[in-house]
Amino acid sequence: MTQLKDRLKEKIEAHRPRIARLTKEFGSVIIDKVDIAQCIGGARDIRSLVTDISYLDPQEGIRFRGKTIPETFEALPKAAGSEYPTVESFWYFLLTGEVPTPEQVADVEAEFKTRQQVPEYVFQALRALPLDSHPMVMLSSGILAMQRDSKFAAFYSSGKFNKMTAWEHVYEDASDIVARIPVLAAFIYNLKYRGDKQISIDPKLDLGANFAQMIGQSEQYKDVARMYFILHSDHESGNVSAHATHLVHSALSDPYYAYAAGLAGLAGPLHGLANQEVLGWILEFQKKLNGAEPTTENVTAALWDTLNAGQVVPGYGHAVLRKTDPRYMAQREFCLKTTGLKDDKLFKLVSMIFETAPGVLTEHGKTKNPWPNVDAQSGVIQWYYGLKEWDFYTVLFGVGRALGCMANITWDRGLGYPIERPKSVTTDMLETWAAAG
Ligand code: FCX
Repeated sequence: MTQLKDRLKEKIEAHRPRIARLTKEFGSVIIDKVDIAQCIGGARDIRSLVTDISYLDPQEGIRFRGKTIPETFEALPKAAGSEYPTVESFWYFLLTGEVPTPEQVADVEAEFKTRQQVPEYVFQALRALPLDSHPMVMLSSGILAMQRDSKFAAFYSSGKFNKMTAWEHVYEDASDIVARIPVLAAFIYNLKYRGDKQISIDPKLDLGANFAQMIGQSEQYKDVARMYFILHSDHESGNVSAHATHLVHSALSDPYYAYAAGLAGLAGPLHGLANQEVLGWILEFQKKLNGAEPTTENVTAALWDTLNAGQVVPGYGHAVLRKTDPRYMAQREFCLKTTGLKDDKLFKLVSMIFETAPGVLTEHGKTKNPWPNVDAQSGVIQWYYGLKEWDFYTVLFGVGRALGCMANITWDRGLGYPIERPKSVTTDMLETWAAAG
């Protein structure tokens, strides 16, 4: 066993009695109620999931294992010569809740090296798809294709399945997926946009840095990749990608099936695809300007055009957050401290939208949260570094989101959570309850 898996075993075993006690002794304690609006309205805000990987406060934003984004970046060991932590150190932190020592990080890095090779048949399968397939189709297909390697599925069908040790096999698949997904994403990028000119893995580099070099990016982009993957990793359990992954795995479908489902959810325009939509919106707006400078007036008019056409302003609003997303702010701060980027035209336009859109959305009066979410800012950084193929942006989100989804289902199995099965009702029933008040 690796140091990480060893530590995780101790953590999971220490946690199990807490869940057993809560279920056995306090199982009937009421923690929420459900009204008709919530039943019809996407189960919004109903407390019915449990995770310790991250928690989303409507005002404060996300905390990973109890730490805000700045605290997380501050606490974790950094990549050599960088201000940003490695993805490997963050993975250790998400799984265990503990800040790893540099030695523990080195152990994870070594572990990932042994796992990161994507089988050749996956590449063949992706080459067989039409080249104009969306890169999210390619990513999800690539993950699903690797299902034949699932150690959890093999364990399940071995006849020796055991609930107490099942998580160890989920951990194996989860770690394989996290180590391989950037390599898979880089392959897709090179296949789709660089004429299938592939670049080999550099075994000396950490996960983020290796992804940067595999897509032919600059030295500086290594930090962009590390920051981006960490920021997009987890947003508690109720968002579509995390919930879909959890739901599918709750049927004991292995992590490959589960994350392929999560990625399919991430590809929705109200969720991860919004970052692609943001870039699309901005470029369309610039086209309409026809060379004129953006001003508060023409940005305001364009926002109203979108709203009056019955469309959503991509990158704004959130189901839980009620203030500017700290993931947006972390990326904005990266832009402000990066020479070149802070004076970039597109960044200035995104900043102008940031100053304008909340007022317009408030006046429009529908959205409960007029502030920007993570997706409003992420595309501009990619664009600046020359990654202009914006239909690829959700793939980057999917690489990061793998960290949270895989950490969550490893713990789901460790704690033996059951198959998820909420109850549905009929409209007749709702009307009967409505009449009874
Ligand atoms: N522009 C226009 N209208 C908006 C809006 C926006 N950005 N955000 C919400 N609204 C509208 C909703 O469409 C809804 O209208 P309706 O009553 O006619 O159906 C009303 O405001 C109330 O919605 P609200 O309760 O505030 O938000 P929801 O929880 O229903 O939806 C999302 C949350 C994120 C889906 C919504 O704000 C949205 O569509 N935003 C734009 C897409 C986006 O940026 N998604 C990414 C979110 C996230 F960060 C991620 O998952 O990546």
